[in-house]
Amino acid sequence: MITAIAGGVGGSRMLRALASVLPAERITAVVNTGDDIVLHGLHVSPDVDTVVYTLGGAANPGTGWGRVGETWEAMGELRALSAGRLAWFNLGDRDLGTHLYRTSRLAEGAALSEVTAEIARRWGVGVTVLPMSDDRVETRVTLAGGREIGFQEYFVGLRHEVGVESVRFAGVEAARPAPGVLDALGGSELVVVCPSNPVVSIAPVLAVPGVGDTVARRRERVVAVSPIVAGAALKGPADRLLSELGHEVSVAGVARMWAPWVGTLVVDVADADLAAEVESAGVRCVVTPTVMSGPAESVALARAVLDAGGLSWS
Ligand code: FO1
Repeated sequence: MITAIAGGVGGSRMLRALASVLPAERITAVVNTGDDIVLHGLHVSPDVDTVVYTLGGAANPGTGWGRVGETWEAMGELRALSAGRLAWFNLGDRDLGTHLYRTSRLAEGAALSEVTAEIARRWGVGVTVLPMSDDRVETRVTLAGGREIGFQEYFVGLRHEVGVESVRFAGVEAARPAPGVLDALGGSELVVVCPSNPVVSIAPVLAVPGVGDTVARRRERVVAVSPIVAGAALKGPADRLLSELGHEVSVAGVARMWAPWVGTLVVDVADADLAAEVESAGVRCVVTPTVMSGPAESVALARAVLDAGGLSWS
């Protein structure tokens, strides 16, 4: 069994690649829920949905999030009624069905992990998809200047075009890992850290009490794929966030930040010259193409990750 720690789009693509070379039943995904937002009374779990839709073949290939073949009638109506004010976060008509279902089931008393399993079953997803916690953890961003806002307000509302002073995970101290999370991380042959945003996708998962310690204990069995390639993030604000929070934006910076709990870092060929610096942080470095530009590249990366962990694949 392998367990992958994942955020949204990057995490989903890595998981899809892993599931193409290993039986899906051998894979568990522990997914960030710090991005979750309650909007119009609906509980939206963007990273969980991105993982499930991607593995279920239902994700919008253009955006990476939301549903393929989506329509936007409800949003259009909401935009017209509110003169745009309430339509800043795009919820497609098909996607709305998922949020209605999740919200109703949570109101009936089901746990987020149960509802996630139900939604994954609807899409025939063989990978076990676990939210990091059933308890509410909210990523909050303090902007330069001191105003604190929710993650989606920063990411979607302000298009992450603003300076950030700090990030916190509200509620995480009291959160418990969702059922199965610690067993999966503690008992897997390999823990894979997907190339997701270190600050707002991977860090919240590690911050759930018990998760960071469990992963650190498995350090020699932890293989991470660097989300930074040639000094930049492939997508999203990871590079800016790292820099604003005082980290070096390079694979060496990632290695130093993750050294306490990552044994091996997979870096792109563009960063081959930094391999020695990664190793001097005490992290084994594997150099291979990491950009998942298409199915062949994604499969090759998944195989390289499993090779790095000493696992055989088909
Ligand atoms: N990302 C956007 O950039 N704009 C959106 O309007 C938006 C809506 C949205 C709705 C459902 C969903 O599951 C994801 C959505 N995302 C949107 C993506 C999401 O904000 C981010 O990708 C993640 O939270 C970061 O991992």
